[in-house]
Amino acid sequence: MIPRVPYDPPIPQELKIATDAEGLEVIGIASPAGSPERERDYVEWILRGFHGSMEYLRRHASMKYRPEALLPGCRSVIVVGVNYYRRTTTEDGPRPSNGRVARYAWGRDYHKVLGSMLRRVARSLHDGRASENYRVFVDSGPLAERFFAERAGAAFVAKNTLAVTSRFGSWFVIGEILSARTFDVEERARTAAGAGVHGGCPRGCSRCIDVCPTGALLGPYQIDASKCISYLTIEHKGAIPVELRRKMGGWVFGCDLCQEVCPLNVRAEVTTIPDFTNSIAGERIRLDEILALETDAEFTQRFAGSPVMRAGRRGLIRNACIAAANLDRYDLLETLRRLAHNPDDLIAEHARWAVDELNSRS
Ligand code: B12
Ligand code: SF4
Repeated sequence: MIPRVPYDPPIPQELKIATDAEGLEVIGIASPAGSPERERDYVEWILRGFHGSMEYLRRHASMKYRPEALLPGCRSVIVVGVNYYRRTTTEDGPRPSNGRVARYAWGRDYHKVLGSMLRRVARSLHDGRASENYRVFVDSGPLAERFFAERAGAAFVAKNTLAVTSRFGSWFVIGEILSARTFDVEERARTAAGAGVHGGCPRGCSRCIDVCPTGALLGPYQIDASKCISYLTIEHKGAIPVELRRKMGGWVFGCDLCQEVCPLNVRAEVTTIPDFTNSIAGERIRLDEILALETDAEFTQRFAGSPVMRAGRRGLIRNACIAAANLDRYDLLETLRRLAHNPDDLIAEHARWAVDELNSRS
């Protein structure tokens, strides 16, 4: 369980000053040494097809656990995290009727928010040195971010596969600076014992595995990403497998179920970062609003700066068709019938499915 006293791994003063200036609270430094064992596990994971249609994960295999491949001469991996947790506020009645959005996507895109913070930190640490001495990544780079966060003593990896800290649970996103500099860090921050100070999953707990409606969590620390609602609603660009559609509930962008049930998240602190507290997509998006998006320009106008942009207009409409059926939105039947004749096959097929679902239940 989360210990009462939050754990902060030892870090050099100059890094503390630079990250404090940005309000960053999850920090650690890891050695850039590779991990042949994890790399083997990762290749096996790809070979089993658990990455679904995320082909970039296959391409990343040779760089995932090798910072050297991303920055020749890399000596330090500075891992940083930022808390995005907000409590649910706008419950729309006892039977929610609009599309749910994962918390990380309620406000501004964290790639932009954390990316800007990290670039400022990196500049201050490398002031006067050549820019090729460091590289900044937030999510989109190949590096196995949770693995290095754990090695840095900044978090531990929980059974739902997410990195957890004592202060923020798993409600934080990760970025890193690969640096050619060495920093004077006590060895204990780099050891498993140091990382373990954050705590661990309670023995016998399997709430995340049990709650996942699509069975994406195959067991502790093992995910079949191709079944995860987050993958289906965000990363996957084609048709959603019919057998999974009913299991997706009202999610239209991402999914937080395995985090919401987690006892490690119970006392997580709420974020104060304005980019996250000011909503763009918000907690729920009206399904009629999504289904009415006729052009990419309208979509961009509504979601500019939000992570929702990644799903694209077609993807979001596809997701909204499924959510409309799952949430018994009979009032949207007419709209869905119209969309069933949309020239875009992806939209038309999902709208037809939703119409059939609603009709078969009425
Ligand atoms: C691809 C991806 C996804 C995929 C796959 C998710 C996954 N768990 O891997 C999908 C689209 C499903 C996804 C979903 C989400 N994602 Co994502 N995702 C990534 C990305 C880009 C790569 C992750 C990856 O390589 N996965 C492949 C698998 C094989 O990697 P792995 O879990 O490390 O696998 C190892 C372990 O299983 C390990 N292992 C095996 N046995 C054991 C035993 C023990 C004890 C341990 C410790 C490990 C272990 O061996 C494997 C091989 O090395 C990272 C960013 C990055 N560059 O790292 C973000 C990242 C993991 N995602 C993130 C987030 C926020 C999410 C969501 C919460 C978003 C949402 N709300 O919808 C969900 C969470 C779903 C979940 N339970 O994972 C954050 C997580 C932050 C955190 N606190 O951990 C990251 C780090 C992005 C970021 N920069 O912040 N994501
Ligand atoms: S729900 Fe339980 S098993 Fe899953 S990550 Fe949280 S503490 Fe670990």
